[in-house]
Amino acid sequence: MKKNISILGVPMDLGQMRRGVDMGPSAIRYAGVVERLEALGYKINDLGNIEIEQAERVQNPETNLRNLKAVADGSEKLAAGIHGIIDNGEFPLIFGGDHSIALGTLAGVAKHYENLGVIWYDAHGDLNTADTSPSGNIHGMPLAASIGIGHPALTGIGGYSPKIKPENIVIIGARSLDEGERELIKEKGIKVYTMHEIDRLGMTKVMEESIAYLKERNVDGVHLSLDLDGLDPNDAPGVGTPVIGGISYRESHLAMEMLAESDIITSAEFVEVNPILDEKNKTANVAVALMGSLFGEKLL
Ligand code: HAR
Ligand code: MN
Ligand code: MN
Ligand code: MN
Repeated sequence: MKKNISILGVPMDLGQMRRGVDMGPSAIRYAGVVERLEALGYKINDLGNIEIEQAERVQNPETNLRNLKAVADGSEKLAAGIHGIIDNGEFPLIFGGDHSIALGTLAGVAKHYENLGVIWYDAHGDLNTADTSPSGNIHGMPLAASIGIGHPALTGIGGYSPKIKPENIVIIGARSLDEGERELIKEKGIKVYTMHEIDRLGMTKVMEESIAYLKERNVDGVHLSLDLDGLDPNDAPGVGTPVIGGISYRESHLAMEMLAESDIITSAEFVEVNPILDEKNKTANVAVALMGSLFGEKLL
């Protein structure tokens, strides 16, 4: 892992309808992320937050995609910010904000790799389009857009498409998939470890297989997109779309530790922390503890 980390916050709450997730970056900083990573020997460069517009007063009648322009503009700014971080030779560590920000993260990161891999740690697939979405919420769409499927304003962030190949994606923790998402997973052959496989194989095997799978694909970088709702709501209650029966706190630590050992992660984002829905900043504290493990913290 690179020894210099640049942090960028994205106070984005326009990809869904529950206010408060724009305070995620503050909650994560308050939970002590800088101190935690400095204690591991990293040099931290906190670049502050991207500026995000307010919600659109009038919904564009030509689309059911809520706040399309504001979400797309925020993603362009984020992509530009990430270019600067990677050009400086630093590790991009991004704090959301809702998961729509992954449009910008992937647009920025993927440009710097020939064959980027992605680990999508989430209760959801985020593989919807305007046609398949039950909600019109863009935070349910970034993974589809990143493989080039969806509205051009989303697929075209950063001026190119697609960002990643479907066969370079591993989804971990899925337990709430819409019909269109299931079809896309089958059609594109996307690798998914649902909660069923996690129960059945155990997290050790799931992570061993996931890491081996990405290595077999000869990826030259791996982005970790960690949606806190991938965890069980008992462990991470401060999220806008909780789904019971999720990955535990311990299993998540194990997953992060195995990623640290494998040394394949080259960028990461932690999203959907909503302090208004949280219990005494528990979810932000969990996020920071997981970052500790991802960056090599050990118990002994
Ligand atoms: N699949 C549903 C939709 O598209 C719910 C998506 C919820 N998404 C997130 N990101 N929290 O994973 O609206
Ligand atoms: Mn707001
Ligand atoms: Mn998500
Ligand atoms: Mn989710």
